[in-house]
Formats: sequence, structure tokens, C-alpha cells
Amino acid sequence: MFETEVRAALRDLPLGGLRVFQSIGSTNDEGLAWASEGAADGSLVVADEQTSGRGRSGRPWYTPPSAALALSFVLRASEEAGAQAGRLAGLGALALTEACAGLGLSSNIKWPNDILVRDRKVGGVLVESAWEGNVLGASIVGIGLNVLRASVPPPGEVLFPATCLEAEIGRPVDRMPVLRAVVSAFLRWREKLAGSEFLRTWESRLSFVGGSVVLTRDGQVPLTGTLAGLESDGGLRLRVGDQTVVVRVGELHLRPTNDRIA
Ligand code: BT5
Repeated sequence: MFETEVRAALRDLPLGGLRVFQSIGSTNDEGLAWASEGAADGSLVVADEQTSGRGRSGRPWYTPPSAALALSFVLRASEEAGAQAGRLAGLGALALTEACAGLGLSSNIKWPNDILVRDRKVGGVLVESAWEGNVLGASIVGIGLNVLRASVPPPGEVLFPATCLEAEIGRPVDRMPVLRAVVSAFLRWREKLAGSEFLRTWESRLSFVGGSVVLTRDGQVPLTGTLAGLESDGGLRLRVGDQTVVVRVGELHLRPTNDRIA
């Protein structure tokens, strides 16, 4: 049973609470609902399958049964946490790169929220806010990771080439140790969220640093520049001509300009 396996894999980790589903619409929706019911800080939702998993701007996120990891953390807002909100996509991304490293796979972060192995997307992060009136009640950090081959969407259905751990490693991978690795790395890096080591490590794992990239925002003129690094709040620094432009996490898509993506 999926739930029994998940509970065993995460047994001794310091979670605020744990809800496990065989199938669900979206773990982020469950996280948002749980936050409004008073979920404790650090609560976690895990599902075997999502029937309406989503990415940014309502784009679909494909999570068929028995093949992927789909999880969402509920992080209670505090004044201090509010100041770090721009770093939460990085937190999910660092947890994923660490889980990949544990399997001997080198991965990079395509800012703000994609995890790439050999320039193909293996996972993604979706941060959403749970509002209580006009006050931020909690942040929901959703994480999706393609583990087995069945988790990879058909090429016609994705904007960016996709892959999974099994294809990259060349053998089937057991999801439970990977789930544990993602959750423990997330909890570990969360402790360091406000510090400079967090920012340095996140920056060191970014794709395309020093390279020419184009940033497009839905309905706006694309911005081309050299990817220079991260701002302290998680924003991306670009050099455009002799100017430095800072882009905050929003509805953005980033690609290298010499598009070496098949
Ligand atoms: C993301 O959005 O990459 C964020 C994905 C977050 C998913 C997690 S799963 C747990 C939690 N619950 C949810 O409902 N969501 C979160 P974005 O950068 O907007 O990328 C979305 C695009 O990725 C889609 O438009 C597709 O082109 C592509 N895509 C969809 N499913 C994919 C998959 N399994 N692997 C690789 N690419 C995929």
C-alpha cells in the first residue's frame, strides 16, 4: 500500500503532520485547504497520483499513478518567513538537486523552479500562498519529481524536453528512498533558508550562469541578457548591455539563447 510505504519511509522525520493519498486532484490544493483548517507548520501532503496536478499559470503537471513523486509542504507564515518567501522555490529546488545527487546524478536548477538533468526537466516546484483575509497564512511548496519512465509526459505534451530518474540512471528506482531524501533535504535546507550558504548553494546549482538567456513573460517583450546570479531575495540578476536588471519570481520562462535544447 502506498500510504503504508510513505509513512514507513518518513517515519522519524520531524513533520508537522502527514496526509497521504492514493489519488488526489493536486497536493497543493490539499495543502491550501489544510492550511485554512489550521495545519501545523511543516505539514506534508503526499500523493501517488494527481488527476489535476498543476504548474505555474495553471499549466498542467502530469503525475500518473505509481511512477512519480508529488508532495506539498505547508509552511506557516511568520514575519521572518515572509521575508524569505522569494527563496522558497529555491528551497524545493535544492531538495530535488540533493536527492538527485544521492543517486549519483548531477542536476541543475533552471531558475526559478525547474530541475534539469542533462538539460531535460526531471522535476518542478510550485509555490503558492494561503491567504487569511489579506494576511499570508502559509506558503505551500509543491514538488513534483519524475522517477519511473511512466512519469514522463509524451513529447507533444511538454513545452520543454522531459526525463526521469530511471531513464537517466539506466535502471528502475525505488520511489520511497527518493521521497525520504527529498523530504530530509528540504527540512535541512529550511533551517538555513535565511543564510548566505543557502543562497550560495542555490546559485552554484543554477543552469546557464554566465551564459546568454532570454526571459519571456506572458504577453510581454522578451528580455535577453547574461545570467549573472541571484539577489538575496531569490530574484535573478541579468546583465543587459551595461545595465543590471533584476527579475523577481513571477510568470517567467527562461531559456538559453543558443538553444541547445532538442
Ligand atoms: C512546474 O511548473 O514545473 C511546477 C510543477 C510542480 C508540480 C508539483 S507536484 C506536487 C504539487 N501539486 C501540484 O499540483 N503541483 C505541484 P511550470 O514551470 O509551469 O511547468 C509546467 C510545464 O511542465 C507544463 O506546461 C508541461 O509542459 C511540463 N510538464 C508537465 N508535467 C511534466 C512532467 N511530469 N515532467 C516534465 N515536464 C512536465
